[in-house]
Order: sequence, then C-alpha cells, then structure tokens
Amino acid sequence: MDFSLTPQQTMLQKLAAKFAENEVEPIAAEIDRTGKFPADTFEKMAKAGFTGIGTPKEYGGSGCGDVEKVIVVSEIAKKCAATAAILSIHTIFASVIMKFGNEDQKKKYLPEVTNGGALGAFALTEPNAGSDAGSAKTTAIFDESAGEYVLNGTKCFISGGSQAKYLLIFALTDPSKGLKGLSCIIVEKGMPGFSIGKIEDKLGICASETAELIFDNCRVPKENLVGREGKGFNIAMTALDGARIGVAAQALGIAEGALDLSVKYMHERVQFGKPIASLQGLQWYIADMATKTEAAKWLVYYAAYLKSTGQNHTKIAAMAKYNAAENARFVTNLALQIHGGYGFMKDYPLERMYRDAKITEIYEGTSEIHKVVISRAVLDGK
Ligand code: COS
Repeated sequence: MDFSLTPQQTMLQKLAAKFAENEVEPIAAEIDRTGKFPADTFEKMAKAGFTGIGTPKEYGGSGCGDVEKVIVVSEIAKKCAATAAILSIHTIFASVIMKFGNEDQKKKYLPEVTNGGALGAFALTEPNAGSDAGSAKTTAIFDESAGEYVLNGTKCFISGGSQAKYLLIFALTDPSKGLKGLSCIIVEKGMPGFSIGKIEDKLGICASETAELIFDNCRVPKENLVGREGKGFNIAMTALDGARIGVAAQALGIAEGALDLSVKYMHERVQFGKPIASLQGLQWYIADMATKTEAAKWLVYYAAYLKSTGQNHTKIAAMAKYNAAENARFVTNLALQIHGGYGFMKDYPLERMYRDAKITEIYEGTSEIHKVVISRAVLDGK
C-alpha cells in the first residue's frame, strides 16, 4: 500500500496550485458577483491541459486519469469552486464518449472538447425527474424517412448548458419502456429546435451557469446516438459514478481552502492581547476540521484509484461524494465562525465558500440518494 503521489502527480499538483493562485483566485470574487462564465480562464485551463484530463493523447487529451483529475479539481476548488465545477463537469462529456462512443464520435468530438475549443455538458435532469432520474419524459423519436431523431421536452438545471457546444441529452427513444427506453444522444449548439430557456439565479457556484434546455422538434442525425438505444440510463449512471468523484474533489478543495484560510487567520488575528490561535475553543475547531478533511481526502483518492484501475467504484464514489460534501459544509461553517464578522463580509472569500459548499450536497445526486446507493451496495454485500 502506497499513499504517496508519483513524482508526476506531485508536479501536476504544484502546477495546478500555481494556476489556481495566479489565474483563478484573482477573478473568483468577481465571477461570483457577476455570474459570468470565465471564458478566458477556461481557455487557460485548456492550454494547461486540464480540460483534456482523462482522455488519451491519441484523441487530443492529456493522457492522465482520475487521480490527476482529483488533484487538479481540488486545487482549483481551494480558490474557486465555480471554476472547479466548470472543469469537472466539462470532462464528463469526454468520459462518456470515451467509454460508450464509437470511433467516429471519438474522432469528431474529443479533440475539440479536450483542447478547450468546445465546452461539453451532460443533461439528464428534468423538472419532474431529479433524484428519480429514470422518470425523464423528454422523447427522441426516430424518423425513419429522414434518418433522424426528433427531440421534444425540457431539461433543467443543466450546468454549462447555455455555454456548451456539445451536449449529452438523455431522452426516451421508446417511451413505452420507461427507463429502459432511455437513450443518450449528442445535441450540438445551434441545431434547429434546440434553444436555451431560463438561466438560473443561484445561491452559489454562480459563474457555473445553470440552464434550462428546450427541445421543440429538434432534429438530430442518427449517428449522434451514443451506444445503443435503451442503454441511456446505464450510461447516465456510469457517468454519474465518475462525476461524483469530481464533485467530491470539488468539496474536498473547498474544505482544504477554508481550513488554510482559517489557520492563517488564527495566527494573524489578535484578540485579548494574543493571536486567536492560542484559544483552545478555536484550536478544537481546527482539530475537527483537519481530521475530517484528511479522512474525506483519502476516501476521494480511493474512489479515484478504484476508477482509474478499472474496479467497481459505485459505492466508494458515493461514499466519497456524500462524505466530502457534508465535510465541506461543516468546515466552511466553522471557518466562517472563526473569521467572525469578517467571515460574513463579501470582502473575504469565506461567505462565498460557505455558499458554494452547499451545492456539493445536492448536484450529481443528493446526499440522500448517495445513502440509497451506499446502503443498497452494502446490503447486497458489494
Ligand atoms: N452503473 C451502471 N448502471 C447502473 C448503476 C450504476 N452505478 N446504477 C444503476 N444502474 C442500472 C441498473 O443496473 C439497472 O439496469 P438493468 O435493469 O439493465 O440491470 C438500471 O440502471 C436501473 O437501476 P435501478 O433499478 O437501481 O434504478 P432506480 O430507478 O432505482 O434509480 C438511483 C437508482 C436512485 C440510484 C438513480 O435514479 C440516481 O442515481 N438518481 C440520482 C440522479 C442524479 O444523480 N442526478 C444528478 C443530476 S444529473 S444532470
């Protein structure tokens, strides 16, 4: 058993930390305030090779894998959870095409999404199909004469939906079969019949735009079907197993960032004639924050290790995400408390981190859904 990062992973961690400090931290407060997608930063992340993480070099990717993704996403999340979310969610598109797409799809889409030329998105959720993802109602009925799928319906809460050039849409090719009639289809921005609806105004990760997608007789060529018809739910669940490690990494980074800020503040802030680091009540906060964050970290890395070595990771990814998300809320809450009135003010990053942490308990599956996934696996002896 070896808990250390390889020399390459250590180098990547340093590179990502430097990138986060120089390119992400300076814009974090502003993009939170404006809610504007950081297009320049996305381009810089592509140049640094971050958008290609998880995709082999032959398809334009960076050639590294899941552990590296955790390293980069968590380093960026220390400074800005929204930017980390944009990166992490973007990589889902490529991971689905790599695993389930055919050779033509890999050649067509992967170079562009991995080099940052195009943002990818993943659209499963609908107004009446959130946790119960299998009850999606969007249809994709095949028109034999035209050789096209005709999509109708609405997706909601789609991260990056308004910015994405390529979107994975989960729709019923056979509505009579319920979730066994669900298929995965690539829709491209600008296809007739596809439009963007409401852009949500949110509590946190404001710069990661969340959009409604509307399909009104949207015609998509049959070659845009990913995998086989009826396999959409399995594709979505497999993708979510991986995406949950990304959210866990984001939550881990938020907690680590909040802990770092708290340690610095406790050494600098003087009250009652001495640094507040000397107050035992606050020392105990730090002990709890550090212990729980260390534990969260190793569960996240273990999930990434299992995925990267091709092992079943459904249960551990769910545990990692559930635990890291709860920890991010716990740690940001105490960090804000340590900062007192300053923590509550927008001049300091803590109130943003506190708001950003909350979504990690909700998206890519709520904590409650994760408990369902975990308990099913444990009770089944998996
Ligand atoms: N990987 C691959 N396939 C999976 C899977 C996984 N992790 N989990 C379930 N499946 C498959 C099952 O094997 C089954 O397929 P077969 O009938 O071919 O065997 C199918 O999916 C249905 O599984 P299940 O009966 O468990 O489905 P449920 O309706 O009970 O749903 C939960 C399971 C609740 C776990 C699922 O709906 C879920 O994860 N919901 C949350 C959705 C979510 O995270 N949304 C976030 C936003 S995405 S934009």
